[in-house]
Amino acid sequence: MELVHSGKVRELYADGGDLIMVASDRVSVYDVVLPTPIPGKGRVLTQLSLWWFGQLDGVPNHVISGTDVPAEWEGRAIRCRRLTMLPVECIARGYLAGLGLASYAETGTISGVRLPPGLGEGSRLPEPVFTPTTKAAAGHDEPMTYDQVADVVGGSVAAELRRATLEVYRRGAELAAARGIVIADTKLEFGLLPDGTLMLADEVLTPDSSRFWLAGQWQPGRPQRSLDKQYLRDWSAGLDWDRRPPGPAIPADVVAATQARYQELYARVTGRE
Ligand code: Q0Z
Repeated sequence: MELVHSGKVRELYADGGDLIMVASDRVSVYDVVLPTPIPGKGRVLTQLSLWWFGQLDGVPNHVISGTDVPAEWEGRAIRCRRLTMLPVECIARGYLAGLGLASYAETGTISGVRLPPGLGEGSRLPEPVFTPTTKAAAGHDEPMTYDQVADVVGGSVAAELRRATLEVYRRGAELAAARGIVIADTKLEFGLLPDGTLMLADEVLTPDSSRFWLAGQWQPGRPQRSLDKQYLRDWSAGLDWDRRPPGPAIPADVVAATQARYQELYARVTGRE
């Protein structure tokens, strides 16, 4: 199979006219891929993504099959329709963290949307906001205003993107909240079928594309504990590592604890083992 894209933690292959998206067990901390895999991570994230696609039935998606994939990737690959991808990272934020927090601190706005004063790290927003960014091939994604999105993809596709992004976020956050999990924000990718139908693509509502916090530990005004990677971050904070590549090897007990957290996240969200 032809390798089309290799990401930090995933690969994308072409199979005839379809694509096969393969999630690896690689993990990144502070944007650095560590040399030690987390066994089962690719499987958990793939199954979580497939579960979400099934829940989000109001938004058409690119999934063809979660099982019709080469045996060596079974469980951690998705066969999907090849789309014309839109050059926008579609982010919805319900809470303030990361680049959204940085933008708010500097300008009081995110992607051109003015927010009320007095918000801080981890604050809940009055309502979810669409905060798209560019998809930079290299370097950092830059915030885009809604009008810039409309200039790039056209007004009607821009309106569809904002509506679909906020719908996915609201539905996902609502389902997760019922299970004690806060989804602070999420990054979605969309593409078009040849007839112009908008489709949700890539992965959806996984901890690699979203911030997941335990509702019981949420406390605005300080950095929040991430459900999946906090253990790795806390462990790496105790090392003499400057957060630049190469990252440190992960000891077996830390691998096991991180593995358990991915599994717990999956079980909590989906109600499955
Ligand atoms: C997804 C990505 C990955 C590296 C392109 N259905 C689709 N049609 C066309 N293109 C894509 C998709 Cl999902 C597409 N990416 C992101 C995924 C590894 C990069 F698994 N790039």
